[in-house]
Amino acid sequence: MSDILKSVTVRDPGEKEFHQAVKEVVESVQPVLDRNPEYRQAAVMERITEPERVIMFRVPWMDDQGQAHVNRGFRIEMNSAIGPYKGGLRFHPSVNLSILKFLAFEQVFKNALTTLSMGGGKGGSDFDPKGKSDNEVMRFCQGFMAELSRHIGPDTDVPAGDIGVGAREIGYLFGMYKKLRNEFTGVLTGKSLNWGGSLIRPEATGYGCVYFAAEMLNTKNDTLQGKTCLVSGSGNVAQFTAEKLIELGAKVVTFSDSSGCIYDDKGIDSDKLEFVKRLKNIRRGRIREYADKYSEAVYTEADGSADHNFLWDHKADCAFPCATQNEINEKDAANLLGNGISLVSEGANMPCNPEAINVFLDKKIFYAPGKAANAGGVAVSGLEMAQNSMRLNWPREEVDNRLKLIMKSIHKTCLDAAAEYGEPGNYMAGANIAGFLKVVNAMLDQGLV
Ligand code: NDP
Ligand code: 2IT
Repeated sequence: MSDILKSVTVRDPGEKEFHQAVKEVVESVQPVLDRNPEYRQAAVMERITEPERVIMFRVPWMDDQGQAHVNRGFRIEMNSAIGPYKGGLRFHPSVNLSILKFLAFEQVFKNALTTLSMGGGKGGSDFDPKGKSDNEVMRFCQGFMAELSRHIGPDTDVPAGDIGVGAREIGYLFGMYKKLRNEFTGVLTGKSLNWGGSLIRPEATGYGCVYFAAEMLNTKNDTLQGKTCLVSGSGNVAQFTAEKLIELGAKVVTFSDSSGCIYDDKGIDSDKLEFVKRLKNIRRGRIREYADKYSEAVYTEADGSADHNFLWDHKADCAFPCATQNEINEKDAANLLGNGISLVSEGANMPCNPEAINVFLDKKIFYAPGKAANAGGVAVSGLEMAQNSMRLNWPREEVDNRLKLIMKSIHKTCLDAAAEYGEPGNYMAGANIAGFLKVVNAMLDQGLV
């Protein structure tokens, strides 16, 4: 084990997701450290793996019955070398320091790849929005922002959505920030369109993930037309990944949520996708109901004790994991290859575990890591910040074209960095190296701070 990994593990024992994310980057950037001894002298690895600031706070809130509850709130301000901290908020019962530190760490490199000026951060709470009324969610968001508002600002730290935080939560959070600070600024992204949001922000992560996949296929003069695709999750990223795939002539056959997955071998068309959007975004129901509505679909209940995830059992050409971290293990990866998969583009953050990634890299299939493939979301957040600063709104085509150009540029940056450091075609190495170089060089320019 490298010295830096050892010291991170000893310093923060038990933060297994954070260690996983750090290990991948440390291994990828080894050739960069070998070539640049001044980085060791400046302790860049020690600095980049230590958050600039970690904020943890109590969030008391009251349910509809008058019962008081307490959740824990967090914001990890990881790195501000190239811009204000930027990254989403996750509300999910599994949220803890390890998960948010892994997400914040990944965000630093991802944001660097976007070409925009954004540092990295992440935050959230172990609050579970599932089964809560709108009023309960509003009171929780207000309690959360009562503390968070002291630490963020349009030039300091700009949060957005992630799992469990969508347009509804961003609205309540923004309303409370505005009331407390008496200012209407671009302090959050993912806002609704008529009060400062950007067109294409809801679509951006999913669309970007598909644009990245199309770029990879294009290197072999291939396209997504006619490809059968597995998509996991059924939230924001999964929905717009599926939407773009359908538009480009691919056939999407799966969706999932934490309770189980559906397989529709006739393909999920635009009408069926509309049903999923209404089910998930308005009725907040379960994906099982898809199979109740469409008899051609089969629903399989998730089984936490199984050695693999049933969603990856199906024959297909491409896989788009868009739910959560570590949803593809080594066995899933082997199943995917056995079933004909030749491309994996990560909509989620760290959905493939390290053993699964090795399976893909060994077989040299197209594998796009989340920090490259899902960077479209934060990229359009950056465009939302730019529009807010100008007090202007760009039309849909303009934002979408900029998103396409950014994804194209990330793709090229990854390939170029991978080739330069002796790993041609390895998008994971390329993403880690290119993101690392940009951030570390900015840190060195700014001195030991
Ligand atoms: P949503 O909350 O909209 O959707 C999350 C989806 O994943 C739901 O279908 C949810 O099922 C499922 N899911 C969540 N946790 C688990 C779990 N532990 N096991 C199985 N399924 C689970 O979130 P997003 O679509 O925004 O986020 C999905 C992924 O994409 C995350 O990894 C996020 O970090 C990443 N991402 C998001 C971006 C964005 O702009 N929103 C940008 C870049 C990456 P259920 O409804 O049952 O909870
Ligand atoms: O993981 C991510 O990139 C996000 N959740 C989006 C972050 C953002 O600031 O738009």
